[in-house]
Amino acid sequence: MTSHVASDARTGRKVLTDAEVAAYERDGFLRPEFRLPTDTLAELQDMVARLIADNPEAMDRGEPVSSMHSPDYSVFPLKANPDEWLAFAQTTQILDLVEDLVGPDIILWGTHLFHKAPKTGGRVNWHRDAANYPINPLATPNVWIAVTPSTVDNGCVKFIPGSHATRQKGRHVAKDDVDPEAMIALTLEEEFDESTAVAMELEPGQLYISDPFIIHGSDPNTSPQPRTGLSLRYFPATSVYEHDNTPDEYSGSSYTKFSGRPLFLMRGIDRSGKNDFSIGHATENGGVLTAR
Ligand SMILES: O=C(O)CCC(=O)C(=O)O
Repeated sequence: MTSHVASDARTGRKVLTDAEVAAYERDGFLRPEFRLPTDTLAELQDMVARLIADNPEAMDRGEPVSSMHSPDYSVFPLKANPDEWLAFAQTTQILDLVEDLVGPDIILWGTHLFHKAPKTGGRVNWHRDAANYPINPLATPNVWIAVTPSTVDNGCVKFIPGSHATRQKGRHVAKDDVDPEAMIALTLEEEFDESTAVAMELEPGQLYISDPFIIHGSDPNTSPQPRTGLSLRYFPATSVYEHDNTPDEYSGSSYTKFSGRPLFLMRGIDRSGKNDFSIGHATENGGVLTAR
């Protein structure tokens, strides 16, 4: 039997304080004190600059760019070096931070670059990420790292605090007709009080973590500056990514494709014993990385 083990030790390191973990659980999102070290940020900015330069057509689509760590699985053709994106997603302090929230067994299942070009970068309609994620039980903190400044003027992300608490996925509909320029057209059909929204302004190297059930979105970029952030999507290996349970509604969309998606065990053990690290990989254990 194949053992899915990247490493077998809880590191015991902590990046988040107990108060930050409590705030994340209460609000459904968190901007921690932690920020990327200067050299790590410079490395990320260089990777992003090359990705943007190498993929003018993908960037022109005005959508999030997906799966830089696994470009063969991207929803549209993408020139990217998967090794450097995977290595970045395995940055020790980022995994330590995720470990503080979900424990030491960590799988990467998605990466997205949300690049809003100056003046033209579109809106991300209100949504809950959880909508149709095939992860069971559903837990998947999203780590969104600011590559450029992220401000109200250039369309930073906004959250409805506490809206994750219902653990409802919500009903989402495509609203292309309403806002053809939207970066994500799917919109949550649900009543909530937009006046309670909190704007997540970030300096480069700062990050937020968000719960999959939190209601969030962002406005168009009306500024002359770009607004770019990298989303790293992890889930605890106590949960299972159900490749055969991917909803038609989403799996065909250009933004997100769920079936056939390769998983990468970044740290720890596949506690569930049910995650498949061969799908999307050349070998049976292809998605099991050496631990960091
Ligand atoms: O970058 C944005 O504006 C939206 C980000 C988002 O919706 C996400 O990371 O799930």
